[in-house]
Amino acid sequence: MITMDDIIRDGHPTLRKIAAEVPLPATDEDKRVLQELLEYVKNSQNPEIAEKYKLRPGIGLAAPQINVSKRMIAVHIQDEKAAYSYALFNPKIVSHSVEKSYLQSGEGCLSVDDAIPGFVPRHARVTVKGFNENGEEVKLRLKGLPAICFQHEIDHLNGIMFYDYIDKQDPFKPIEGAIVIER
Ligand code: K2U
Ligand code: NI
Repeated sequence: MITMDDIIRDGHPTLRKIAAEVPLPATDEDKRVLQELLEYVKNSQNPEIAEKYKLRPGIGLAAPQINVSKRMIAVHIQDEKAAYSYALFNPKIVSHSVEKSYLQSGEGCLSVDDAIPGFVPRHARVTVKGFNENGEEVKLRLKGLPAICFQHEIDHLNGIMFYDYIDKQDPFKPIEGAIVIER
């Protein structure tokens, strides 16, 4: 299982690389890694397991964060209305709203130990296409926290960190016309 010892931290060069497309059909090894990413996110949200293995809670994880520079992400979010549990190869944002949104509390990252305060402007709504472990195409229309999470994870595949978007002069400058999301 993945623990915090497997998660590389800010400054590691892999976090700034463009990750490679995963050849499909996926090898057993790539399928194993994909499932391990999802297992970490689920484990990190289980109080007993998270405590036992000292896992930092997360709602997403990307393969580059475990030093695997391949285009794979996992997301597991339960909100009041729905549960989003996806492990995808080669995810891609195929369309997005003009409207922006951001988390009122700012963002964090399992690969960034220190808090970096500030608003992170994101697309309010995104359509994501990817492939599940069986090689089937998945198309997701997302808004709210799931939309933000998928953008955060897909950024990891392109060497982008959440703090790259924070205004250095005024980190909490209101983002014009954006939807504010409470977490
Ligand atoms: O990729 C990661 O480092 C996992 C992040 C993803 C994320 C950060 C900010 C906003 C959305 C997704 C971790 O989930 S950070 C912990 C967290 C937990 C619940 C809600 C937001 C962030
Ligand atoms: Ni992150």
